[in-house]
Amino acid sequence: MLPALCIALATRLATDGVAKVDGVLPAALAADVRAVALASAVPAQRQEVPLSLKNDAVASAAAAVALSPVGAALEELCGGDAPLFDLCAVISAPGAAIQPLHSDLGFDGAEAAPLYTCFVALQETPSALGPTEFCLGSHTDAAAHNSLRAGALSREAVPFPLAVGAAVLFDPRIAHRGGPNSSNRRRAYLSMTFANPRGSAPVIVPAPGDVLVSEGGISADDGGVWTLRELGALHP
Ligand SMILES: O=C(O)CCC(=O)C(=O)O
Repeated sequence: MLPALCIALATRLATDGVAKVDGVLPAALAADVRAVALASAVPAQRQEVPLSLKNDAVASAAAAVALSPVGAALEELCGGDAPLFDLCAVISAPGAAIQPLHSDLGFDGAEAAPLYTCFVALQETPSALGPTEFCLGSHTDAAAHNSLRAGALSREAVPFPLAVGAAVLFDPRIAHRGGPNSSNRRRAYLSMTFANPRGSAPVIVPAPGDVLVSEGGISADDGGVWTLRELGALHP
């Protein structure tokens, strides 16, 4: 990736708290990971299914993300030693209601995000499947965070429809919500969260309507720690 494009992506992320990246996963690999995720899903409106790097499709997808512009932007922001913090699929079922607006982390005044999350669409995700909606710029806005905690944030939440294999990379301090799934298809995202060694400790806040937080790749893979750089080398 050209350094200028990588810097543009990192800059967008710093300003808006979210950036869309096309073409992160090939469609066939996205379909394979979707099948793995759906095989472990339970009947629920919205859920997180832990994924393991021991699965070949999941490992290939993790490598592809690490080698994509998402990985390049993460390397710019966090360095190649950024460890994988959570690895799961986020699934919404047909008829899933809109999620309450929430942020996954609080804002303690620090500029650098403690974590970064990437959602990769495992099928085409137009409006009907309820793509995630984001309140741009709310990640480092203390007033927005106060309103959010009081359940009174009145900001436009912008949906990010995604082509299959496209991704949103976001700062988990941003106010966001899963959109309503009015289709007859399950919507599955590959979710990868990285810790930022250059950021402060994450401020975990209980989120109204939050889905079950998965144990993620770390416990699913016997306590192994994988860095961004190591993931990129998983599958040449
Ligand atoms: O389902 C989505 O699009 C978002 C899920 C989410 O934000 C969460 O579970 O914290």
